[in-house]
Amino acid sequence: MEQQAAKKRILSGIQPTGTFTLGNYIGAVRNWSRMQEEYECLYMVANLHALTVRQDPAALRRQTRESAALLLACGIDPAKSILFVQSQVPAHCELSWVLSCCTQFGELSRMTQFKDKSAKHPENVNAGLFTYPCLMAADILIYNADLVPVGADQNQHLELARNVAQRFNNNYSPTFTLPEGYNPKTGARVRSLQEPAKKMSKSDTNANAYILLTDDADTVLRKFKRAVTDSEGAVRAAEDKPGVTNLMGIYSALTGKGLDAIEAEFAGQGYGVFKEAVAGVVIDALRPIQAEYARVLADKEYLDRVLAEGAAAAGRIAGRTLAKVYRKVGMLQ
Ligand code: ATP
Ligand code: LTN
Repeated sequence: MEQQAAKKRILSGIQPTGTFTLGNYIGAVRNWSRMQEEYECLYMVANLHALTVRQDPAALRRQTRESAALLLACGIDPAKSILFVQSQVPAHCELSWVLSCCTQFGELSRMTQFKDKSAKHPENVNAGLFTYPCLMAADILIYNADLVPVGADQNQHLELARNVAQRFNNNYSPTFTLPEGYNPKTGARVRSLQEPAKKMSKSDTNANAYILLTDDADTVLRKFKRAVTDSEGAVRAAEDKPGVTNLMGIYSALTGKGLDAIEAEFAGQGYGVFKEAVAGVVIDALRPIQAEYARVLADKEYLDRVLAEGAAAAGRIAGRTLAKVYRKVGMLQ
């Protein structure tokens, strides 16, 4: 019998900066659980990344556990995937330092997330915010991940990780796998319900801009009813109709219907009917997640055990890569 080819490896991460939004779910997390059958998956709560913006320590600790519980609720199965918290695998930081010495100031200066977040927090443009993509590259390269399922906003960071990996491989010898991005076909960039020019973000100061995975049915309906649209009144996707197009994208991602089919479905109907329909499919999608989330959060021992086992399993792989890298760059054994 022919030997089965080794499964490709996946790594992705999410910051515990708040409860996940519908954007996080459609753009990233939903795909994580779908990929578990076909790939060897590692999923991480990126709590070190969260420090680039000032956090309340107690809230960060709580949100880290809640994020892990939400990932379990969204279908990450610890029997199939390695689920862990970034800070519990210290090798990420060690590799990050080596990679930061292979990354140019100019490259980091071009990152749009750095520019956006510096503008948003002008009082705290810290070095971590600037070198953040080096830590993200370390997260990925330390596992030699083949694929990285993320929303479209992370593609630039991924491209940087590839460039850094390539440079390291050229300067020393082939070491790192060059990772590929993986964006979903619909919903790779879910937009703010209030300012559709921006992405939906869990750290938005306006709660009406996002749907949280924990929002109850009334809240979901109310937020969609308030969503910014336009004055045309036709359910039609177009560049000059970003609000309606965004709602159509959400509806499409959750029902599998194409934009043309959605346009036909709501032809001649106003935005009121359409918004209620979008809210309905979202509420249905969130119901099982919320039930499972409540169950997992109530079982502290289970969550702690999953995270401890995850950190140990991830640490074994990461440790091997780090030892190899240290040897190649000339650190004492
Ligand atoms: P923050 O507001 O703290 O920056 P965030 O909501 O942008 O957080 P991240 O933790 O940075 O979330 O991202 C987790 C994953 O979710 C990433 O893969 C990211 O690409 C994806 N993602 C985030 N926002 C969206 C969105 N609006 N649409 C699609 N995918 C998204
Ligand atoms: N930077 C990502 C979160 C993140 C990540 C990663 C994603 C940290 N490390 C490694 C994929 C792979 C974000 O802010 N969304």
